[in-house]
Amino acid sequence: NGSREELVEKVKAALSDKRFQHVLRVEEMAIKLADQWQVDKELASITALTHDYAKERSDIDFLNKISEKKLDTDLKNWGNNVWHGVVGAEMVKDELGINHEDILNAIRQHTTGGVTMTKLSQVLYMADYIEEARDFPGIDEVRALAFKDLAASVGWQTAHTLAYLVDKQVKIYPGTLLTYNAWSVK
Ligand code: DGI
Ligand code: FE
Ligand code: FE
Ligand code: FE
Repeated sequence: NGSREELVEKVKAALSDKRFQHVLRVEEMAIKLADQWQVDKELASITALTHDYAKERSDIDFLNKISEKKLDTDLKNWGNNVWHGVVGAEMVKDELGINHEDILNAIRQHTTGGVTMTKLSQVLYMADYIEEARDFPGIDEVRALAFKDLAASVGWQTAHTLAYLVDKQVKIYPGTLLTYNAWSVK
């Protein structure tokens, strides 16, 4: 598929080899999850290939984009972890010409999740977390869960990421807390 190859080249040029290899593994896992959950596999592929497109951009690039696109000014108080998804989606749109809102929203939500997430968004969120090279306590359990109960696996990831961030004593993005309340607790 010619459009995939063009996209791959652009993403490859924007990333270190290590991160590019991660992106290819996320694509592989996203297609498997898409197959399981009746999500369009081509959409899953494009979404996965572009999800970390902006990850290696400078803080200045993100701050400029927040101003240019008139995004919530509170975003300026955060950092790369939050920006590369939420603001990175604007770079995917402006630089790669991807205008599909479901794709852009999935990219926006891929780090912090969201209160409402489409199947595509859940697939990307989980594929990023469970791609083949990921290894952490509970990985086997959450990999199986993602194929058995997608929403439950979203809740699992959010709860574990939140606990990890609290343990590290880093700031929690309010959106991450909203995702936790929506998906991880009854
Ligand atoms: O880009 P990746 O490394 O593939 O993965 P990611 O985009 O899912 O996550 C990037 C990092 O963001 C990860 O180390 C966890 C962190 N993160 C997620 N939610 C929050 C957060 N960091 C802060 N400070 N606050 C959050 O709410
Ligand atoms: Fe990411
Ligand atoms: Fe993630
Ligand atoms: Fe990623």
